[in-house]
Amino acid sequence: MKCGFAAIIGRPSAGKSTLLNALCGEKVAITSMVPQTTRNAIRGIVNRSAGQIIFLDTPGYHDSDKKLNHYLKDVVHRSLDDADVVLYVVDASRSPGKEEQAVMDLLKKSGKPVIAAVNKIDLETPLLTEIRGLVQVNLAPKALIDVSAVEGTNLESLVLSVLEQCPEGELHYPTDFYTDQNPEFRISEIIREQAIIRSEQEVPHALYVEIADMEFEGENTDEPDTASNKTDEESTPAGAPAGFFDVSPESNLPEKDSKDSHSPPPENPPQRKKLWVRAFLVVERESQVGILVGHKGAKIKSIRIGALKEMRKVFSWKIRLDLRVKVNPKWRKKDPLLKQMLGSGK
Ligand SMILES: Nc1nc2c(ncn2[C@@H]2O[C@H](COP(=O)(O)OP(=O)(O)OP(=O)(O)O)[C@@H](O)[C@H]2O)c(=O)[nH]1
Ligand SMILES: [Mg+2]
Repeated sequence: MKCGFAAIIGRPSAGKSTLLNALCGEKVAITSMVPQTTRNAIRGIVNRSAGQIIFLDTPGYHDSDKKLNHYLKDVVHRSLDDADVVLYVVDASRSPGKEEQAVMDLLKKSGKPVIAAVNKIDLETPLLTEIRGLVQVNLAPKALIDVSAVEGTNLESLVLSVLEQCPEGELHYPTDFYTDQNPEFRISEIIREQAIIRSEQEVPHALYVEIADMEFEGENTDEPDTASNKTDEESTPAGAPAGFFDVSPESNLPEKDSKDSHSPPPENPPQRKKLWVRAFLVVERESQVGILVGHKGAKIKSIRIGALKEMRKVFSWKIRLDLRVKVNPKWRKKDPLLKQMLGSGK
């Protein structure tokens, strides 16, 4: 069997995360029109009869002296080091310029085999021929494929081309897994996405999500019923205080049929568990708090409802969410926090 790691690399907003989701057939990574939406290396797993690809979505690669970007670039470098093959995503609707050249230089230097996906061809861009030529000349990719992540065009030939470059080996994950993210991280990302798509200017960049507590009602030891292969410690932090802030009934959504998006449901599903989550949208300045709270709390309420809707698509639990906004001044300049969030930042 073939099994390998494929790092998805490209400029901010090239469509890397949208493509990852389309390849996995599930929403694994959050996406938005705002550049630098992805901050961590997100794993998405694709299985075919010939083998398994573990895709590593990465933050958009670009030059900036800001400390946060330094850490984001390091996430890209580490994913590239871990990769057997690179899935290079180029936005066919944007002029390439220096930023695209910097990505191609990085990939060339890595010496890894490259599969290039020229994305957004549904936009019928006049730049397509120029971009294809540029990628061919700079990287001589193993395959150069025009794709549309939103319309699902040419994705199977992309998967097969990537798989061809993977080494022979044992599968890393069971074949019904499509991601390895723990529930806490996924919930925080879902909340961040809902906040990003409802805010503008500097706010999406100035925000992160802190999960203060997560606890199953009436119990705190059972294995969460996703097959994400994570322990309780990772999903329900040890020592989480019993009881969560009250959430008004109308802010939580009615139950729906049990669904587990990671693995098939058990034959006799137990009564659905209730998961209580207390989370903060953390911003840099007091003025940004008001923006996220909105008039009479309308904005935060809509973020919370949006997040609950998205969570229902992923988890089988009945989820209660208490969401608040707080300030962590200049967090993007704080090494310990960035290190905890994004890794070493070398
Ligand atoms: N028309 C069109 N839009 C696309 C396509 N793929 C992605 N997009 C849009 O491009 C924008 C950015 O998509 P993302 O998937 O978040 O891009 P990304 O490369 O992961 O961005 P960062 O994580 O910020 O680096 C979103 O508005 C997507 O809907 C595509 O094939 N066609
Ligand atoms: Mg992304």
